Amino acid sequence: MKKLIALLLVLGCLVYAEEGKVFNGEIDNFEDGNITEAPAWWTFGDSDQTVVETDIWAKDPLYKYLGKYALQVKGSAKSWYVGGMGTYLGVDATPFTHVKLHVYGTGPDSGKLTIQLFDDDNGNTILEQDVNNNYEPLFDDKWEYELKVNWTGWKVVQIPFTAFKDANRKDPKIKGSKDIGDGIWNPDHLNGSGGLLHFQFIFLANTQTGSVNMAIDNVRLTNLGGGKGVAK
Ligand SMILES: [Ca+2]
Ligand SMILES: [Ca+2]
Ligand SMILES: [Ca+2]
Ligand SMILES: [Ca+2]
Repeated sequence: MKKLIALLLVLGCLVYAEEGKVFNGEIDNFEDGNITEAPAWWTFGDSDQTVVETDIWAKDPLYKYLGKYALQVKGSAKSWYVGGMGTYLGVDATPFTHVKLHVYGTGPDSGKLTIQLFDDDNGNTILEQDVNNNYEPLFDDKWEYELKVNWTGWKVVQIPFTAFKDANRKDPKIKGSKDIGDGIWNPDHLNGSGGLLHFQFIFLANTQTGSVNMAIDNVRLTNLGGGKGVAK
């Protein structure tokens, strides 16, 4: 009996350890040299995402923060849109206040980087998407921030969650438009919620037939103080 209790205690601790695995905010630094695992990114559209060795930027003041690899993104637009990439997180993001990343720009026509965050609002850890409507969420919030990349060289970008806009809220000007999700930034694990489900980048050109030419590294969530970020 004692052995059984001991075994159950050990198993209980193992389960607890797995469930209690704390998300430290890191999403990807590309140091494994790929975008297909840890985390696995899906890609869409015509953008070309390539993990490259960072020594091509050896003269950049921020080179020392890049590690061995970063992600280069290039492509030509069809009606502004070039492509994108996303990954599943399913993490409790409440301890964090900002999205932080390094972004390399190639001048005024580097393109635009839209960051999308999706939080689970129907408590089932998955993002149900409408396959007949551009994979838009059916029940969960979509938060969006558009970054215009118009500089040359590497730069640290920190975007507060408060700067993200609810991208699937009812727009009275659009017929049939309705609120999707609860309109609250609540990326926690309460009531069966998967928290922050998807993290996604969309790459856009500055002009209708322009192009995107940038690079990304050290993508993470961070806490820069000032309380927990609450987007509106
Ligand atoms: Ca790196
Ligand atoms: Ca859901
Ligand atoms: Ca919404
Ligand atoms: Ca929500």
